[in-house]
Amino acid sequence: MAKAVIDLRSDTVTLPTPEMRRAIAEAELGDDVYGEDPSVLRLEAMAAERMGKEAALLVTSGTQGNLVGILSHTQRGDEVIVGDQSHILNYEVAGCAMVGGIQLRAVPNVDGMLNPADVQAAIRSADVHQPRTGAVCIENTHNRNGGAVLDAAQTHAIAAVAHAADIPVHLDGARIFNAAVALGVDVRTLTAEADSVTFCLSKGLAAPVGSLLCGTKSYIQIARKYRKILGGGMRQAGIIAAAGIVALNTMVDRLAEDHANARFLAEGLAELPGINLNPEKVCTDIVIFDVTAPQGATALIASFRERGLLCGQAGPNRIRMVTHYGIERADVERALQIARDVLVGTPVGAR
Ligand code: TLP
Repeated sequence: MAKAVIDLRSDTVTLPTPEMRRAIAEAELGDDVYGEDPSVLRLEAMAAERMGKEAALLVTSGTQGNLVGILSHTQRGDEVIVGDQSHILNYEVAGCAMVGGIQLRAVPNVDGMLNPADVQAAIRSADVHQPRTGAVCIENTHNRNGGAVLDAAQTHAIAAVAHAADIPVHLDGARIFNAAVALGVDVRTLTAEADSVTFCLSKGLAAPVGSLLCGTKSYIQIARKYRKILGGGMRQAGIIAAAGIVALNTMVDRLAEDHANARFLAEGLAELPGINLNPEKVCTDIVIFDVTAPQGATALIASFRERGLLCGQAGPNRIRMVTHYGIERADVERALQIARDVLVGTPVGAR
């Protein structure tokens, strides 16, 4: 049965599974700042193994993971190359500038991808006037580009340019498992060329809190200090890690269901007047579309909300809907019915 309120604002709204709640209740705990929380140590080992890296660090959020990740590659006054649609540039509150004294340099994102020639051109020289280029950041899947996926070859193309100039690559892999599931590949093929990767437990994987930053042992040692500076040393964090372990063990393969639901949603939405959307481009859990209806995105979102459908605004005339654990096909059908009611009108007697 469809729910009273269908919340498609984000996959961050997911609630923990019953198995996660049990694992939280029974978690073995210790003081993680002393490196003694067995559940955290287990999760970090699992994360490193899954990402094909030497070590991992549990952080509070994707935002903290990206900030700690970048700080650990750079020094104050560095410039970091990012996509102009990247989460780091658009949604992380200028943390790099504020905390790290780092300047972000944006190059265009097209379908989530950076053009290697643009990255090459943005790398600074040794000229005395120029900042040092401290890192290049990529994002997979790409949030503002409708959950677009970068494959291994695309990742390789960017990494090759960065590494040729001795510059590390940080991968914002908040939804890297969505990318791996969409492509049908081992996640390691997408992380192999990144020097560091952040991924999130609390989005489609449905754990309540936490992300992991992964990289070499020496890099993670540096990151541990930055995490402490940012207040991310969390003591009995096994409470969080226990749910994360369940997330990694049980929630990755089911992302395919979210992707199928997102595609179904996109196909239905694309048929409606006032929506400009190419469903073929929807390959993970994020659906973003332009609104051409005269009422505009803000009013449309309000009308959806009145009828029990929550979604997010992704730009002046753009709307984002995200499928996730807890959203079934029946909920998507109901969401489409609501969108139809608002955009086409409800036939008399149909309510
Ligand atoms: N994204 C959130 C919002 O911040 C927009 C969402 O609802 O999608 N990288 C990427 C690619 C992300 O999409 C997000 C979260 C993060 C990093 C930050 O993760 P958190 O929310 O854990 O700090």
